[in-house]
Amino acid sequence: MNIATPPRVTTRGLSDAITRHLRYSFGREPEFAGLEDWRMALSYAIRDQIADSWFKAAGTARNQGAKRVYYLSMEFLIGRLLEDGIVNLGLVDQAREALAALGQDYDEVLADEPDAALGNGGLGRLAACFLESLSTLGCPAYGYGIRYEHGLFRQSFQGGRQVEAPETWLLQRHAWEFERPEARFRIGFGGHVEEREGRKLWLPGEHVDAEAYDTPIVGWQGRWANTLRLWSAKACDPFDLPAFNRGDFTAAAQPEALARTISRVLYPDDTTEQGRELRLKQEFFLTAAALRDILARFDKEESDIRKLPQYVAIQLNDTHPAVAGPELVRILHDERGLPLDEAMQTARACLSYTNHTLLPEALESWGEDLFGRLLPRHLEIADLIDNAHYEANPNRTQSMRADGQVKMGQLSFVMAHKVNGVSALHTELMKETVFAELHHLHPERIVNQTNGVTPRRWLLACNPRLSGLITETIGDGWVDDLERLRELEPAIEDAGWRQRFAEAKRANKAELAEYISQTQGVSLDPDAMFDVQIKRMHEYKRQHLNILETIALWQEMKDNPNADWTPRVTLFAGKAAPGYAFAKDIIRLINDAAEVINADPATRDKLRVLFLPNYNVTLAERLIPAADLSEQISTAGKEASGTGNMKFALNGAMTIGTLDGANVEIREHVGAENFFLFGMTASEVEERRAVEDHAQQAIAADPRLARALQAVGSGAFSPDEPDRYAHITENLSGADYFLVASDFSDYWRASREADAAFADRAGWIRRAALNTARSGWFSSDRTIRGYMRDIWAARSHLED
Ligand code: 26V
Repeated sequence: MNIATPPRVTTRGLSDAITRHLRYSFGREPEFAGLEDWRMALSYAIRDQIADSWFKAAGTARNQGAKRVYYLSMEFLIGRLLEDGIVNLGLVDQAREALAALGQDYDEVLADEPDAALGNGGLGRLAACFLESLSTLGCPAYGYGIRYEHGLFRQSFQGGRQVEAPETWLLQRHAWEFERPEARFRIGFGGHVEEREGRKLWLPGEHVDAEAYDTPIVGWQGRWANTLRLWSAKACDPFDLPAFNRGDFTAAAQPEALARTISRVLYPDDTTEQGRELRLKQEFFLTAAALRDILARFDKEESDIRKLPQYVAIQLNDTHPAVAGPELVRILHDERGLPLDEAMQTARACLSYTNHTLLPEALESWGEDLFGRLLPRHLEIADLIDNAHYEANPNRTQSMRADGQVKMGQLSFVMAHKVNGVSALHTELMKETVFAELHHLHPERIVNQTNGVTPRRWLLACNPRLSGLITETIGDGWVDDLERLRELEPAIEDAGWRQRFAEAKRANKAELAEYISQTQGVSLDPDAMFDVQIKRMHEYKRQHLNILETIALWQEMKDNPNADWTPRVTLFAGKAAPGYAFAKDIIRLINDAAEVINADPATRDKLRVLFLPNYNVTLAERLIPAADLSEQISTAGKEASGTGNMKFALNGAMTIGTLDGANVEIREHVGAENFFLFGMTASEVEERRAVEDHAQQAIAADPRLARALQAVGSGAFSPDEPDRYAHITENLSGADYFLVASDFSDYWRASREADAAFADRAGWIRRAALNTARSGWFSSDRTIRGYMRDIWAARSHLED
């Protein structure tokens, strides 16, 4: 059976389905329906269309006894799903017309959907792009995660300071999930280990149930749909009846409340020590539930547990689900009776691990006291794994079990048959630094899979003006074969075509300006250069380098008001971890500086600065199509890959960036002449850090930097509290670990180069368009093909 594109529903069919759902799923007559009712009815109508591909895909995988890919991730940053479904099913025109016929506005209805933010940043968004590509490629796969009641916090500003409020996506009606009460597993914690009939038996001291909620993820043209299965924690006995009967109603509700804390909230924070026990519980909860589910599916298809690796590929998205190693060995050995050696080998053949960061503070390790108290048998097994590894590699000097810790990166490496980095540079640095010894012992294990992004969401859907022009020029084959964007290159030589490309960008900018004017009350000139830095707030990402350069530019503009300045709008967005004080201070500094700069009559038509609150996937979808300049300015060696950088290039922005993460590969693809490179390389960074007074030297050599720092440090942007930012300037003129001062001069140079390039309109458009034409390699379809080939040994079932 060839799985062809399913027939498309007509406009009439869709409007009938919408009214039917309105009436019979939601009990509303159309004349009384509100926006949310329309959004839910449209979502159900679209969901019906997806469901058929979903059933068919699951059936094909079952009938074929297909190898399934299981992507275990603590985070899935999926954003809105309605437009994604409509676009992938090719129903944009039908949906727009059907709603219009019913008197509703398509864009308004779509905008009513909450943005599901079950993730922090890059790692979670990558997981979401991967699920979509897995479906587009027809690779049978499940994403496993946690159904957090509260996703990433909502960010607002008070007096320029970040204020966090809980996010409540589940309070609005959610159209996409199916509760699966039958898929429910009991997960244990604590307790002790006994030996019975020569076998170790873990007897947990407490339990909680994991209940599944499934969301279908449909691929391009609706040919295949996979499942995102999120686990929700429920009490095994939801209600303490004896307590209730005693009249103790609080105690009666206690079991449910306690159990639910496990899936209550997404960890926003990788910097505080609090709540580490709950975090470990969450990690085991996800992992244990996923493994039970995977084995239940396997048991239906095969009886010989040694064949598990033929049916199962488990990807660990960072070390967060690394306890999958010991848990799978425990199941195979303790429960299913495989000899220990064979249990370890079988587990390893199923497991692989992706590393997403080399920052020491983000490398997980657990104190053995906590780990052993929560997971006593897993601690024993971690030791067995470590000993077996040592016996096989007696020259080994480092252990995953040193200093009273369980080091999750090392454990993941040892328990995985493949370990991958997320860009070429990052993978090489993994080999040279954190995993140097393990790489030496297992040179075939580390492989690179440079990240990618799904072109359906990040070009076709979010940028209809540009994607329409592309399709008109080269047809729509690019949507699932993104390297075909190269076919645009001849058109780029045509001035008429370039004009249309420029008009699309101009219209996107005008639309963003209108949105910002409505939401922030700030008016922006769409003809200025839109210079955008959007990502989590972190010192290594160096938002403070950007604001310092912006301050220096403002100062210079005031010195030379009549010079030929390129008008610039510098936009920021991003959240800081609630416990990361320095990152929050950078937000406040940007907001304070913006207030002063934007109020300056001498520069207000040349320079505007704005920090947009509550960055999320939906805001990214607005900002990226409207960007001229993409800021990718991390300290070289620190950003594992970046994926925003790819989205900007694809949407025709030029990058100003360091040789870090995937920037290196982006520059290779788009051409060095179409990328504003600056700054030290990763190895120069290491050398520079060894220079005593590196920051002082850099400041002494660059009067612009000195003056900008002076203004910040003396309260030019915080007159009511002049020393508010003294600690920032002290940091930047002292230890300056992230080398802001040392890269400043070259960043200034590259920024002025960008200004000059922007002033040459024809030249800029050409270079921006070449960025689009040459970014096709950064499709997550290419990345997923790489994983399927090099890591999972999985195949597409689209043609079966
Ligand atoms: C660690 C922790 C520790 C416990 C609390 C919650 C939490 C959340 C996140 C993290 C580490 C996140 C690592 C991460 O997101 N890395 C990013 O991965 C992207 C996808 O590969 C990559 O593009 C970015 O460069 C990299 O920073």
